[in-house]
Amino acid sequence: MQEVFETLGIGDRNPGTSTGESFFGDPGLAAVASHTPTDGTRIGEVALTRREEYDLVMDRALRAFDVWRMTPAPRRGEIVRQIGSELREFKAPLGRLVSFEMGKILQEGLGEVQEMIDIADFAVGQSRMLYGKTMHSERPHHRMYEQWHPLGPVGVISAFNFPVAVYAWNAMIAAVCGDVVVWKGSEKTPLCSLAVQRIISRVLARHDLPEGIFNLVTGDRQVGEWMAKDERIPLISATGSIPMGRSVAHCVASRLGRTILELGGNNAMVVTEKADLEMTARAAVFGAIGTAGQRCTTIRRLLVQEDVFEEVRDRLLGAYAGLRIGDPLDERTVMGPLIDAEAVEQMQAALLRIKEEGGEVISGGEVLDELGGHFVRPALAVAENEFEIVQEETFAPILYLIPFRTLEEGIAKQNGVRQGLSSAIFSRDVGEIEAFLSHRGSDCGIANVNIGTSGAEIGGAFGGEKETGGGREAGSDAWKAYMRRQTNTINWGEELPLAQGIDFGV
Ligand code: UN1
Repeated sequence: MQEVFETLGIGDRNPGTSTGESFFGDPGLAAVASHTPTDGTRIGEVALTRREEYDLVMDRALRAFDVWRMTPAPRRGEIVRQIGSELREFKAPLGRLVSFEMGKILQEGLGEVQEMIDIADFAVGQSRMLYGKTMHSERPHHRMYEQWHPLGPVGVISAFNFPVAVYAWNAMIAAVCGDVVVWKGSEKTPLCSLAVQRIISRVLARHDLPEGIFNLVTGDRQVGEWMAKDERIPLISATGSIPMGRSVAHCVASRLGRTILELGGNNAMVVTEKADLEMTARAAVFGAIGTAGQRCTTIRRLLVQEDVFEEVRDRLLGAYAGLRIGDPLDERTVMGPLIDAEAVEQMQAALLRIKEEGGEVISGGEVLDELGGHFVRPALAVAENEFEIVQEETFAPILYLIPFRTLEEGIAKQNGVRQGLSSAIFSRDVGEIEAFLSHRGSDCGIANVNIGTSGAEIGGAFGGEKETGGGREAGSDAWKAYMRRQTNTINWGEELPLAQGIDFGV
């Protein structure tokens, strides 16, 4: 890994605050240490952002905003295009770092960097398509249209499980919209944040642009709170747990700021008796154990129609028996470790609760102490949708197998949780599929057919309903959340007619 660290500009003790080319912060004062979940060893430390540094970042961000918002959008897109090129060049080392620091397997680490590249490409195109509508006025010699203006500094709070991609969804779109970005990455993956910041700032340094367009701060809850309370930040986009989102939402709403929240999921796949069961099993395995069950989009509940329940269960038992768990950097591994000891404990506690509530763990769940680090065997459990533990999101590879009788009941169970991020149906029957996608079907932000709940492409709007938070990031028209809409009415005539036909008499 030494070579990767050198290529990405990461040392043992690192600065944690950046306004672009300037990196500052002294790890000697207070720092967050990063550990690889593979064997728990400390791999470096990053200085925490202190309040005065945070305020300096905000000053520079506001000054940069003044210049950046007046930079033509396609020109902003050109900078983002170059960031995409730079990411292509550093895809291999950055993907390795993601894998090493976060614990997801190398293929997924590389996939994450690819997701950054994809959203950069998308944003470049978007920079020429920040379209507003024109309307026909009800008054003669009047014209109406709407235009989209940049919003200001956008605060991005991202989570450990996607330490680089989710930042890029926000940052690349915000940047072409003319916003500047203040990023607080997860304190569990500070080296990934630093590496990305170095890549981006190298691109900016080639241009005559002010510092403060892309900014990095490092810290825990405290720094997140500064951001949430900061009236200089009109929009906070936060990814993480539901309690975290609730507190950010309260804080930002109390100052009437805006949020995009991408919080917990409790995603289900509905498998009917008309499904291709071979495909179902493959999709379920990737969806449940990908990123060791630590995606917001992970399949947590497999709702299976009674007649095929046993067959699906047996196929999964077979697939789970042969899974290769271990070093995420080893190309043969399909599942790496959980992020830390707490995650392992939470998984163990959840497995106990399944039993207490009357469910049965039919495969896996063991802690693999012999591997060192935070490795576990993924678990399969037969459960009921109504179990309290099933209603919660446990960020670990536990897949609940839950039977249902009719499709209507299957859909009701799919919707019968407080979260609403992603969902899927496996069926070859067009009627069943359309029912799942209808207004009475899935209540989630994402509803897939014959693919799992995870692995969304950046081209779609990403986000969910209910306690997932309701925000949308990435593709489609998610860019609109990063801008402010202005309606303009222009009178080019000689008279002053009033709307609604009002005769004011003066
Ligand atoms: C997340 O888990 O926060 O759809 C994001 C997926 C990935 C993104 C997940 N493209 O699984």
